[in-house]
Amino acid sequence: MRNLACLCLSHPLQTYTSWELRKFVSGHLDGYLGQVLDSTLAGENSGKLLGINAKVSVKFSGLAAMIDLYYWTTPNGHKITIFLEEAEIPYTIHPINIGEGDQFQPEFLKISPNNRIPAIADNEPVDGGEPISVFESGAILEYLAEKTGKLLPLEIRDRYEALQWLYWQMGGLGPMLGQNHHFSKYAPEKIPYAIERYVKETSRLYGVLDKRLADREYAAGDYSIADIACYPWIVPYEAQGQNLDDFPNLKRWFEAIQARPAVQRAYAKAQEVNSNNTMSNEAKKVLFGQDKR
Ligand SMILES: N[C@@H](CCC(=O)N[C@@H](CS)C(=O)NCC(=O)O)C(=O)O
Repeated sequence: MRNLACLCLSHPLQTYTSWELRKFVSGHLDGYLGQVLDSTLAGENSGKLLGINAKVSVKFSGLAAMIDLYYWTTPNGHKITIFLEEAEIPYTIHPINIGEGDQFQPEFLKISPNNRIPAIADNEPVDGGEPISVFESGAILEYLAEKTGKLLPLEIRDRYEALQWLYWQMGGLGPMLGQNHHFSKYAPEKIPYAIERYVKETSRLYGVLDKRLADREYAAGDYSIADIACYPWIVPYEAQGQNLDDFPNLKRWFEAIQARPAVQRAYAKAQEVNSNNTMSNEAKKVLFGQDKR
């Protein structure tokens, strides 16, 4: 994977994961040399380090940030960049181009056996042990919220208010709107029954969230991972056959989240990774009609 690096000391060249490199830095070098090594690792170069007779050569990107994010520019992917930007956690994006089949790479399947993005590896878990990997965007949001103490209330009643709306998104809003996208935009034949079913179900779900937002600013108490999970699925509302004017509370909530600097940074990152919003016929072949493997 991209975060592999080669570290050459007095013994033969060996391949290390970025996690092993990080352990090496903290275990063998003092802070100053750690910094030298850190900056030496910033590019595709090699150098002699002061104090120890070591030569370091780096392939790809060098040391891992705290979080490795396996990501593509889709609503489920945006959820995680939004969280990471909100919480200001250092992270590295590893693009998994799902239209080109990257999700079937054996290394990716080891951490995401359902061949879906997003997935993360936390290189600095709170127990100080080996990295922890997590797949499923709801589980990732919960994991990151718990790790950082941010965007999920601690108090039990408030916490489960937020978790209910997070899992409402995971079980309802995401899958149903995903089917809406499929039948309205991507299916090779336009099947009126399927399109109508999912456009109506989308309207119903928008209505549920709109009602919920009638007497509160966010889905559950303060802005939380419940809102972060829902927002990217509302972004393509026009393609889903919806008009936000029909859902005034939802519209107010949507505009408030859209204006958040962290949300804007997350979507700017998406543009850097992939500015092409169309789906090629090759990508459709990869994504649709997957069978058992
Ligand atoms: N329930 C999963 C759904 C993830 C999902 O459907 N990811 C899509 C992109 S939004 C994907 O990776 N598709 C690749 C494929 O279908 O092979 C989650 O929320 O993480």
